[in-house]
Amino acid sequence: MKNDNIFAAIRAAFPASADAVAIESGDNGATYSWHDIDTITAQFANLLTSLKLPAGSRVAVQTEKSVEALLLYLAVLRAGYVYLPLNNAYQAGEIAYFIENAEPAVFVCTSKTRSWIEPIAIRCKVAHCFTLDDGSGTLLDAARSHSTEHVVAQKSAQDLAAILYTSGTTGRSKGAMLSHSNLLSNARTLLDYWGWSASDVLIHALPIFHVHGLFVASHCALLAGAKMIWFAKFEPQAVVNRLPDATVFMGVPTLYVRLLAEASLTKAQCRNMRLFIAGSAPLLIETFNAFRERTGHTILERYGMSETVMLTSNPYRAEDGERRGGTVGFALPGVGVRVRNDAAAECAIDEIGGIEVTGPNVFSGYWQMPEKTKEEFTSDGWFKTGDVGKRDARGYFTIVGRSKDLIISGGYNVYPAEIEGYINDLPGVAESAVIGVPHPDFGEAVVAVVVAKAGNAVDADAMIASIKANIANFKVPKRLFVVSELPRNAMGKVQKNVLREEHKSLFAESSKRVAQR
Ligand code: MCA
Ligand code: AMP
Repeated sequence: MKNDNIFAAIRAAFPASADAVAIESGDNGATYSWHDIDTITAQFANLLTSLKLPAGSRVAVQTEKSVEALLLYLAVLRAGYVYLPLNNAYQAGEIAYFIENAEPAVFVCTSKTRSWIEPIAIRCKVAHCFTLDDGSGTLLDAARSHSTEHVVAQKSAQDLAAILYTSGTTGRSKGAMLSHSNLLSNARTLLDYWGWSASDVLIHALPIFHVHGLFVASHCALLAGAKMIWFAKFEPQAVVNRLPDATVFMGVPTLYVRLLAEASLTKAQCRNMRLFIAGSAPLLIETFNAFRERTGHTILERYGMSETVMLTSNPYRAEDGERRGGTVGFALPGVGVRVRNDAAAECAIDEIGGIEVTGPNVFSGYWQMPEKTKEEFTSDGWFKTGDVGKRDARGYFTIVGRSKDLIISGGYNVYPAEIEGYINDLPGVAESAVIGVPHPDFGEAVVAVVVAKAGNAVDADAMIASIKANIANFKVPKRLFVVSELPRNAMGKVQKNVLREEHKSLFAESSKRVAQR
């Protein structure tokens, strides 16, 4: 019987030489063969199966990046459960929300975070809590006694493989439900479109709690039977040092800005590379041009979302066209992308409108939020991305903005309403507005503008420190201004465009130094 479990496809793609290196740690040189991937994921999967979890159970994971953490992801698929990755910057309030919403049966954290996560997990009736550190932890201890043989769980195409929390176009975080076929269809498309083969070597330096590092990068390498050089954290010099051993690199724009700041990034160092891919946020044309000049390589920019995995890509093969900086390329094969105006009519060439998408990669909905799901699909079933863009006569798409109130900082999404909520709850605060302004390193930086209650004095630094204690560090405003009132239009709505204009040069003086991180 056909098994649509994406892990079955990944396993079938393992090279015949099982002892060949599949993953090499760029940090300490440790290596993992394809055989190791098979046996360790089998042990993890057998451990999960032994817990007798209900079908469809969620396994929530907030750990540091390690090879074992990737193998845990693969094992959750292998055992037929649903993987729920969480950014390791999230703090107690954020984690409590995800646990309450997703009701995972298992939570895997680190030995450092266990003291505050386990009480939340217990309160929320999570049945099992494990730790996983780099090469140690209770999960590895428990898995060791399990068999290294495991029959991949039978799954149908529409069965849930993962839930990725994202705020969609508005409001609180929603769990985007991705099926085995959403993930596999997209990975197969990318494999072909980007010309992957078993002789590729990928430098993997992205976090593995989002689509980019977890799905796009890992799936392509695994399904190609290609080796990965695995870095727990992105260190530009370490990546440049390993470029001669690699053929493919993927990064958010900030990674390219930081690579360019290394004088050792040269054409010679990139001599064996065949492809540099960028996405998750807009790649500035200055970065695109500077990278081509320095390395001789033209970055391929692509566009996607948590709800859809990848949607468009600049061409890889010259016969399909040139890679055009400032654009996100063509709709991927099998993916429908259209631009519609406010009257819901298809836009003309070069006319700006809302981007809507359809295809086998598009998620089925938000976890237990049927109403929210309905709001974000059109009546004819296309998903409204909340991105604003246009298509040119040759079919290249350009993203020109967002209708959703979203800041993308260093490839991480920050929702102003969430941060405003925290600030407004601080003592002495009447109201606030959170905006994104250009930043030379992160692309956009979070900035807050705050009005104090009458008769209260509020201190910007103290407020930043207080916010920092409660939410993921990348969401914390880099600067906070206290003002007497917020600009409003005739309808009384806060004019964030006025604030963005006022603060647009805040980080400009640091553009040469890439400072103020
Ligand atoms: C770190 N900091 C940040 C960010 N990252 N500030 C704003 N935005 C950020 N993204 C701050 C921390 O708060 C901290 O400040 C200081 O920088 C150092 O933290 P550290 O963790 O050491 O930073 P880093 O290692 O230099 O990280 C920067 C980074 C990282 C490597 C650019 O943010 C990163 O890996 N970004 C990639 C995100 C990604 O993979 N996105 C894909 C999403 P302080 O000291 O004041 O506390 S998937 C997606 O979007 C879609 C589907 C798609 O199309 O791919
Ligand atoms: P996420 O919710 O993390 O999946 O982020 C998805 C959003 O990232 C998209 O809706 C876009 O706004 C943005 N994005 C991803 N890739 C690109 C890109 N190449 N250029 C501009 N924006 C992008």
